[in-house]
Amino acid sequence: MLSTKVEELLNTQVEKEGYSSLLYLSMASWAETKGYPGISQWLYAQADEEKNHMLEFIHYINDRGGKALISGLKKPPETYRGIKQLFNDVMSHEQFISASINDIVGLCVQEKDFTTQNWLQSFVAEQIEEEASVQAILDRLNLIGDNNLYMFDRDIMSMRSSGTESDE
Ligand code: OFO
Repeated sequence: MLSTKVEELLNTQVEKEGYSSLLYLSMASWAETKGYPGISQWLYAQADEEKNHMLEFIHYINDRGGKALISGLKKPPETYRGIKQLFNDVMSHEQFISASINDIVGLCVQEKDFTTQNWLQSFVAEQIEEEASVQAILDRLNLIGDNNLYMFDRDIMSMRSSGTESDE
C-alpha cells in the first residue's frame, strides 16, 4: 500500500512522463517538417519510450493499491530555433526528470517505502543513460556546428542503438 504522499508524487510523475512524450512528439513533428528524417525518427522513438514510462508509473500505482490519475497535459512548444537548441532543450528536460525521480526516491526513504524505492532504481539508471545519450549528441553537434547536418541526420539513429535503445 502506498502512502498518500508517495502516491501523489508518483502521480505527478505520470503527468511528467506524459508531458515528456508530448514534448518529444512535438519536436519530432517539427524536425520532420524541417527535412530531418533521422532526427525526427529519433524523437518519435523517444516519445514512444516516454509513453511507456508513463504507463509503467500508472500500472505501478494501481498495482500497489493506489489510483493513477490522468491529468490534462500542458501544450509543448511548437517551434525551435534549430537542431542544437532543440537538443539543449532535450537535455534540460531530462535533467528536470532526473531531479524529479530523485525527489521521489528521497520521499520513499523518508516514508520508509523501500519497495517503491527499489522499483524506482531502473528509472534512476535510465536517467543516467538518457543524459549520457543526449550529451553524446550535443558533443557531436558542437563538433559539427550548425551547418552540414546531413550526415548527422543520417547517423543519429545509430547513436541511439548504443544509447537509449536498450531502454523500452
Ligand atoms: Fe522518462 O525518461 Fe526521459 O524524460
